[in-house]
Amino acid sequence: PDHDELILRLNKDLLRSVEEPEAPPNPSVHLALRLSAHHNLAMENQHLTRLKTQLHQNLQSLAAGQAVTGQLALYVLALRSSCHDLTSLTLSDGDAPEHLLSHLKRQLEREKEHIASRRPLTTYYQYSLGMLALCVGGVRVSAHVSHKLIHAVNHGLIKHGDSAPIDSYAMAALALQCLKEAGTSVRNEEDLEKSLTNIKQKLLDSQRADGHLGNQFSTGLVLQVIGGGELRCSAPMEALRSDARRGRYHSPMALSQTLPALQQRTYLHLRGGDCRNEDSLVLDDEPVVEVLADLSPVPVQVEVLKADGSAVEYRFEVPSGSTLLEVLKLLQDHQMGFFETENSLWGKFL
Ligand code: B12
Repeated sequence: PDHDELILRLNKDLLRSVEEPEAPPNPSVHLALRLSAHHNLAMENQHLTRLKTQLHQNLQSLAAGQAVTGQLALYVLALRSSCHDLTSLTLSDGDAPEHLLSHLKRQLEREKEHIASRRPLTTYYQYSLGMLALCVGGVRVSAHVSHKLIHAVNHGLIKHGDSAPIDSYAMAALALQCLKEAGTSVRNEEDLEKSLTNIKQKLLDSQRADGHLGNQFSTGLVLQVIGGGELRCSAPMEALRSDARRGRYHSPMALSQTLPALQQRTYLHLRGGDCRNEDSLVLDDEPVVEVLADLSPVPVQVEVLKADGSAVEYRFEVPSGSTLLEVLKLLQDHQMGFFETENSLWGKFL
């Protein structure tokens, strides 16, 4: 009964996340805001402007030939979701300026060549995102490129560490479904059908007793693929609502991958390119809640096993409520450099 109310609250939470002064603009968040039924057009436009500025600043690393297929694809999807003219954006790496979509297309060719020597430059998740972005952007994906993904699906070559690659399968299915709907020619129609059937079965088999498909972070993406008539009352949808009520999607990235499914929307809707939106979402002032921090110290004991097999033990105290990253940083400051982090849309990556 509280479905619509819950969606409105989550939509506002996502919108609030773009107001965070230190948070860089996030194309996945933009995409989710645009796919939603409720809009605050002024805030969405501001975010779009910030995204374009950031894209401009990132151009150098993009042009420097780094493999950033996934990020580039998310930008394309985000711009498309705002009906931005994609042909108006160009990249220049010293030669003649190149359209964003042509650059992405070339990037996918490089990924494809790398697959010939075992795997993509980045991952099959990013490869699929790239194909999806070209497809919704109205650019034909070459049959050689799609064949590599279809082959990887049909031969079980997609992996995510030791866990099941459910998110990657979902992204692959969205890309392949887009090609199918767009009537893009592929090397073998039967293999395309087979890969879609294979993935859908794997995604259905990933359902857990608690209703999640894979885990709480992949369920939203999977629902974009296997959605159907009775979706709103399905067990996976109820699992998402229950996670959302418990505040499990406090990360904007997690929320951005969940909100579209809760509204029965998919990235494939971007192919339609409808940008007539009602301006209806108003953020109320958040009540100021004063949290009294509990700074009581917590004892921590860390054992570091070195490559040569020797072990060093450290004992120190951290304030209550510290995150693992804060603990590791503290150790790093005082003792040594034994870990590094990398920024990503999900936050700092160890
Ligand atoms: C590919 C991938 C990986 C790759 C990343 C390296 C690579 N070669 O690309 C590998 C296999 C190493 C990986 C590892 C892990 N991953 Co992972 N990963 C993904 C996946 C499928 C795609 C990410 C991506 O490419 N996005 C597209 C690009 C454009 O966005 P991006 O932000 O620039 O991508 C980077 C980050 O996503 C980062 N990353 C990947 N995993 C994680 C996890 C966390 C917690 C963080 C902060 C960052 C991060 O790596 C990407 C490449 O640089 C997502 C699925 C999803 N739904 O998003 C899961 C996902 C992000 N991973 C997840 C998890 C849980 C992990 C692990 C903790 C698993 C584990 N128990 O070991 C580890 C993290 C280990 C660490 N060092 O901190 C969860 C995060 C949920 C959460 N908030 O807790 C997701 C959502 C999968 C899921 N459904 O559970 N992952």
